[in-house]
Amino acid sequence: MRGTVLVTGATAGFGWAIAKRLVADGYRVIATGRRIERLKELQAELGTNLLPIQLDISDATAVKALPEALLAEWRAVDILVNNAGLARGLECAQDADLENWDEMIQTNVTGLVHMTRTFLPGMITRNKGHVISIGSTAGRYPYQGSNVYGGTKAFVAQFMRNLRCDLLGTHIRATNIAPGLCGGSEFSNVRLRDDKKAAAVYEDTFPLVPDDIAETISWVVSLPSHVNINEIEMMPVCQSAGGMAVSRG
Ligand code: NDP
Ligand code: 8X3
Repeated sequence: MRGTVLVTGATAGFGWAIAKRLVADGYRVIATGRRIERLKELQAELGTNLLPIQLDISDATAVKALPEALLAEWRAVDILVNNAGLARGLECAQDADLENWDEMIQTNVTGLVHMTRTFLPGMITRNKGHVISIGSTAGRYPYQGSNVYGGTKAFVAQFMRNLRCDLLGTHIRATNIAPGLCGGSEFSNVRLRDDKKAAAVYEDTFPLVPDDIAETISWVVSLPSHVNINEIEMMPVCQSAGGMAVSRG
């Protein structure tokens, strides 16, 4: 057994693929998310090296209580994968729904920092650990309608850089993985709340797939323990940045 991993948002998309890949790589995985029946399906497929735990990362009390709630043999989390996250809406800021903004901040920022703060002290005590967060190209490249979603992912990128400073002198690693367009997950269904529009996002493209993200994480964690990958930005070949926009007249 190579170590214990906790993945947030393992009920679908990236988290599902990451959990499967890391179990195949020889880790034990605590798979978390709100839809417990999905996590049980994953356990039925992967066996006892996967532990399903229902967790809403926006529930601060539940997050704080999680280490104590785990059986002692699962408590020493070596790798925390902060994957759970979401976008809601694509409206311009002036038309956006404040509830959507709050939900993104509560999940992508508050939930992520609470998870990190909860599991870091154990890593510090053992002087061993790795925090991996899933950022996004939206944290670097602006686009219309990205407003708060992109803002949360920019927060993730800078939070992870700052973690490296705080963890200097320890053996704990911190990595931000920032993917671009990725299909095969529920991301656009959740964002647009419309399955037809969600499917259209990937029409005639060859996007990344969740296994590409899982493969990248599998590599990042396999590196010798003195190597820290600070950040990886990845896009499908069919995607690039769009350049500046100009309004005329
Ligand atoms: P999915 O919608 O397929 O998966 C999101 C996961 O997050 C689900 O397992 C969901 O589980 C979980 N989640 C959402 N809110 C909460 C919450 N409050 N508490 C616990 N779990 C939660 O999307 P992806 O797999 O595509 O996205 C994974 C991450 O990757 C996100 O952070 C996303 O922003 C990021 N990303 C996605 C890209 C893409 O193009 N797909 C590109 C770049 C980054 P449940 O609902 O069961 O709780
Ligand atoms: C998801 C990628 O381009 O839809 O983070 O914002 S994008």
